[in-house]
Amino acid sequence: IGKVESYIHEKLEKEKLHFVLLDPDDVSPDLASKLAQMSEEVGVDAIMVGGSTGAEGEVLDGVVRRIKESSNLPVILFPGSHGGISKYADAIFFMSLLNSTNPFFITGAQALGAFTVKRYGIEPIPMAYLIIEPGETVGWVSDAKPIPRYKPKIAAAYALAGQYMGMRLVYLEAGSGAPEHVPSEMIGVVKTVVEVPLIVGGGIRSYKDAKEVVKSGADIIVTGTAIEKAGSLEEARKRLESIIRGVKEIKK
Ligand code: 1GP
Repeated sequence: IGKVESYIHEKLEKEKLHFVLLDPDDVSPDLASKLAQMSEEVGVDAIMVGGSTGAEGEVLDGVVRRIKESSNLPVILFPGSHGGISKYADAIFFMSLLNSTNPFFITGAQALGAFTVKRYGIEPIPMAYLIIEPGETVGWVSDAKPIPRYKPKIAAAYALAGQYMGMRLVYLEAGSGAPEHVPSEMIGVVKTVVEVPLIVGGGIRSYKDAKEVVKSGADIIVTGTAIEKAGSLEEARKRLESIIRGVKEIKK
């Protein structure tokens, strides 16, 4: 287990966590730097960087570098494919989209990116990634067969399969900008089945959402849109502060 994964486990001993996702296609390096600095000030636990479209090459490198300069938070890549790798990041969610219908997103992109991750010495953290309805952009782009919102057992079966295949995190994804987050019942059922930490993202925008998702069983929540679309830095800070309050109120 590498440094970032140990950091996550140590923190999880004490509290639930909140990661902020910044998509280099939506956020300039300047804004990313300000948002990362502010995130650290208000108590975010890590920054994830990635996206389904355009989060590659110089655009990606520029954003990761500026975040590293302006905060001490770990930067974890959240790649849409092997294009989403930057040597400036600390770690990468080495994820397999288990409910994709296209082998490229299950093992293909991973094979194409593996040597790059090794060459740059980025810490890989194996993760089972599951798309839940509606799935939004990532669901469409990655040929997922989104898990129906009213079928928690299907999500639990995939999550447990991921754990049995050696993945050390499970991520339930409703899709960035989803009108509603992953249903509480589904989060609860998955949580009772898997032992690895459970990450939930997509459509979490408020104190109430965050609290509900964590209470249902999420160990880590991810928010992107809530601060990316905040309009101003002050508004973004306010939103983050209330989301974090919702996360940290639920004790282990
Ligand atoms: C998307 O789960 C993340 O990959 C975050 O979603 O942008 O809706 O917060 P939001």
